[in-house]
Amino acid sequence: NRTEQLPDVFEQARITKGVGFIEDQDDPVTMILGLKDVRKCANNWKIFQSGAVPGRIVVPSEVSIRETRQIPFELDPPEHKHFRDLLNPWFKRPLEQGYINSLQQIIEELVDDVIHHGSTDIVSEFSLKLQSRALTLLLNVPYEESLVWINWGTHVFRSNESELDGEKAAILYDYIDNQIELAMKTPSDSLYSSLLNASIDGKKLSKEQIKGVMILTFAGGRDTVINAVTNTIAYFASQPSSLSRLRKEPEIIPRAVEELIRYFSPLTHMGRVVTQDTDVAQQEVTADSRISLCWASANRDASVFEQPNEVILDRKINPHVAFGFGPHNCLGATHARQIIKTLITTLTNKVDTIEVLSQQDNIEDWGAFQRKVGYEQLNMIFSPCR
Ligand code: HEM
Ligand code: EMZ
Repeated sequence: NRTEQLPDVFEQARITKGVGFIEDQDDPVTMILGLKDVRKCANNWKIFQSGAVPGRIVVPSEVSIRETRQIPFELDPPEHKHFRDLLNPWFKRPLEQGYINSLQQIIEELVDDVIHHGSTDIVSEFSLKLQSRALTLLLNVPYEESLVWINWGTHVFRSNESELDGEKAAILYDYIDNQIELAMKTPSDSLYSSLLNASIDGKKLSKEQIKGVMILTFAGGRDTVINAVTNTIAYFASQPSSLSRLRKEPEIIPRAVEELIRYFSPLTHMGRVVTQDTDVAQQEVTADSRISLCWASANRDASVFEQPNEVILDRKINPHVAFGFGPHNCLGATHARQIIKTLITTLTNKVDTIEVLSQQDNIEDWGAFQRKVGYEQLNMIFSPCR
């Protein structure tokens, strides 16, 4: 099956047990695999908490490289809601026409570059640059800042040397400390300044809280966006008829965006810490152990999605959880959706065919499960529309 680019490696465990078990730095994880169970646990923040020791709900755990609490990600209601209410309007700015126009310019320029350059590594020369340049819009900072971020590579905490690279993390932390100081001296219309001006219940945010928001904004939307962009392009290379169909039927592009994000599920899973002994998916889990909500598995649940392993571009019923579910659903989803939508529109307008010259897959190793999430490298040629 040619559309099966990202196989569902959780199917058997989901059907037979509903859960999976993985080891992670002596802190094992029970993965919740079915869509209904994932939703139930995501809503049950009292028993499955996010506000544990900073870094512990991430898999692989970041406890060893991180002390700052990421906000609002590592808070639970009701505190979580105060920050969400504060941040929501800022993260809806990608719906503004000026933002869309700037994003379109960024993406058109990158597509033109690939067309003119010929053989190009899409990961390092397209997706990474696109993620970084687009983030200048979300933070509302000068375009030139993206030059710094591009040098950080695909993941801000992971490197070729190490799955959890403390030295690399320190570069991000120092950068953010410095940017907060600069914004205190010279206020602007950036997210930093907006956070410095904000208060919750009449109280200004601390520098540490602002840092927690900013770390999350850099970390949460990086490899996820890069993989979503690269996978979208790889999909059109393998399915040229899909690109032609979207060229003829642009009205289905919003549905195609949802379907591709469901199918790719760029964030495989996210953890929670169990606060009391309980049952989940007929499985006992004990207090202070970890579970994970496996969005990638839930999105292939055949009891919810017809033909779950097929990309159906105009899929009508699509209650996917690729952006999470419940109180912590993705704050960056508006930005991410706008990126994929604009990317598809630009490709349909400018690119006729896409040829793959070479590729190196990016496979996440979860022990029992080896999941392809994208590409380390993907050399391609874009042939222009005439
Ligand atoms: C939360 C996926 C892009 C910022 C989440 C969650 C998922 C997710 C599954 C839920 C985590 C949980 O429940 O523990 C994705 C995917 C993306 C993407 C698939 C790209 C296709 C972004 C971007 C940003 C971002 C671009 C911002 C720059 C956040 C934040 C949260 C979050 C701040 C935490 C929200 C909260 O705790 O209330 N994301 N994300 N994400 N994401 Fe994203
Ligand atoms: C954390 C996480 C956020 C974590 C919503 O997801 O993304 C991961 O890529 C980071 O490593 O620190 O920000």
